[in-house]
Amino acid sequence: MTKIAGLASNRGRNLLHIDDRAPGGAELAVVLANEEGAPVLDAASERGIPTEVVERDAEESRESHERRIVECLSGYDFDLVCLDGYMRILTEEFVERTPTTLNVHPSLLPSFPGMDAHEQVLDAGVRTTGCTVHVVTEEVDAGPIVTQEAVPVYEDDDENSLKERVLREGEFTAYPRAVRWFAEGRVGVEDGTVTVDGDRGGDFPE
Ligand code: 3YE
Repeated sequence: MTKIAGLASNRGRNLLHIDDRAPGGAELAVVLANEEGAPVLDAASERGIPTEVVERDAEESRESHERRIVECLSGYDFDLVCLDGYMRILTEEFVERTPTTLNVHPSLLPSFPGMDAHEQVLDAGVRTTGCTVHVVTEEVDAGPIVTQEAVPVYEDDDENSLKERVLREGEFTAYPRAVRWFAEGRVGVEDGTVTVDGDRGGDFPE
């Protein structure tokens, strides 16, 4: 059984979707938010998932805040960390001290990294976007890719309509799939590469 520590800053809709789907039997051991009042906290509590809040104190260093997060998580048993709209850059120390950490980014990386992916997509005029589930490494949005899902861009899209489509048609498919592959023991993370079924590409595994 794969147990997940979910980190979110806001609604955490991917985490709740993963909880609904329980891909590969995976379950959320804890949901941690870095913002008091993040809507994901009540939603997780209603489902019986333990929740934690570790806010960054004014003037507190990134390292100190993270250490408190790692300390808080050490009270839970988990083998995978899933970020979902978690608006913090993690340090190398976090990456080294925790199990494999996944993030979902709302574009087909390496195109359109960073905060305003949908705006960049619309400005570039691309017809297809999507999402990327990748392993978190020290460099933001640059870790090895586990899986991606393509989503069309329509002419009358704005950032909001695109964001919703990428979430529902992209992230809600790709993130549970990545978690299931982990739960099934099919993902290898080594030397900055990811393998699925021992393969770095080629045929798309189900
Ligand atoms: N950290 C590392 N590698 C990754 N975090 C995320 C992905 C990812 C990662 O691949 N090492 C926005 C964060 C960007 C930002 O600049 N946040 C500020 C603080 C903003 C605030 O709290 O008001 C900061 O200094 O962290 C998740 C996505 C990160 C998005």
